[in-house]
Amino acid sequence: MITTPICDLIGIQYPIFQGGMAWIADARLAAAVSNAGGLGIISAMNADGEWLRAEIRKARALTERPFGVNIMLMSPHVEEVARIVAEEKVAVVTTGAGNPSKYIQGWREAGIKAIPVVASTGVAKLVERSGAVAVIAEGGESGGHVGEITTMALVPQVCDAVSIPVIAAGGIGDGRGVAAAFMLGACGVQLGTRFLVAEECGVSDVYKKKILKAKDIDTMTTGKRLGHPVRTLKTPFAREFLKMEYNSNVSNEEIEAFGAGSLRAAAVLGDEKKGSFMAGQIAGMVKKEQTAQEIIEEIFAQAQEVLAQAGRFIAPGQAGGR
Ligand code: TUI
Repeated sequence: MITTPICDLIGIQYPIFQGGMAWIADARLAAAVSNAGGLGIISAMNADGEWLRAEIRKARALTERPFGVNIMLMSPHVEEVARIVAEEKVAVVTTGAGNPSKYIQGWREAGIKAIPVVASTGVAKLVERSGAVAVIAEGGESGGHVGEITTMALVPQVCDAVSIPVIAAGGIGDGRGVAAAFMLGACGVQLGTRFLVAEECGVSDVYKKKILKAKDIDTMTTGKRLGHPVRTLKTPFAREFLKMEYNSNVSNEEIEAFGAGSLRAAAVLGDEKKGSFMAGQIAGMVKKEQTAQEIIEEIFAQAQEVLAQAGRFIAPGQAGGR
């Protein structure tokens, strides 16, 4: 059995969070992950507060265990959803794509544990000072909106920069990744791409098939010119987006308009032409659809095996050696 301080902090069995994937992570997926012993997370994405309230209540009907809500800080409804999570007193709020410091005190007063996603030590220190109980250090291997630094370089630096628990995200797809994250100083992991193909994940079949078919080099980042790089599967749409970014005759507004609605088109409609199929670099490791419970149990059985072997290169007679 693997247990870490994050399990006690949140009241979960396995130290694993399901990423709050926009248009994908709904009450059904979140409840399945929480029922399997991890922390399921509902994405508030760009939706309004009343949609989120209904989704929180759906999840409550499906699980008695703790779950979280992810707030994307670029959402036009951010103020409203920040208030509604407090009214609904969800167990955990994770945030993405910005600095959530101004909301954290209010969440604390509602008994909510704020766990922001950070992509730098600077923001990690800021949110710790503002009252975050832990941080998710997300490397650029992950899907969706990404920072510059890789998980391998980011996680140990964030661990050195803060005294609160660190959860690693980005590039983790199996038990080896979990073990590696622990070696870097993290006490938990967050996975998105692997849960995209969970049986309880209602994303379009086209999306699932694309993930299952993907190879190691099948993701790319678009949106750098607009200031919000996004990792997505290489598709004709993504290549066209990148071409527009490199064309100085095309305005930022035209690029924004080209990309508008593209994640919904992929996740909900399975539209191959207009969809942005966001995915992390571990997509090439995802080979089968499984239940959330099978995913979590398989990952932690493997992590335990790998961690049990962690001392194998230490010379005999040394501390921890065999
Ligand atoms: O937020 C994510 N991943 C996302 S959000 C999203 S929706 C979207 N769609 C189109 C364009 C942009 C977003 C899809 N995927 N992950 C968490 C994350 N947060 N990654 C990186 C960051 C981050 C970046 C900068 C966190 C803090 C930060 O602080 C900078 C600041 O504002 O001070």
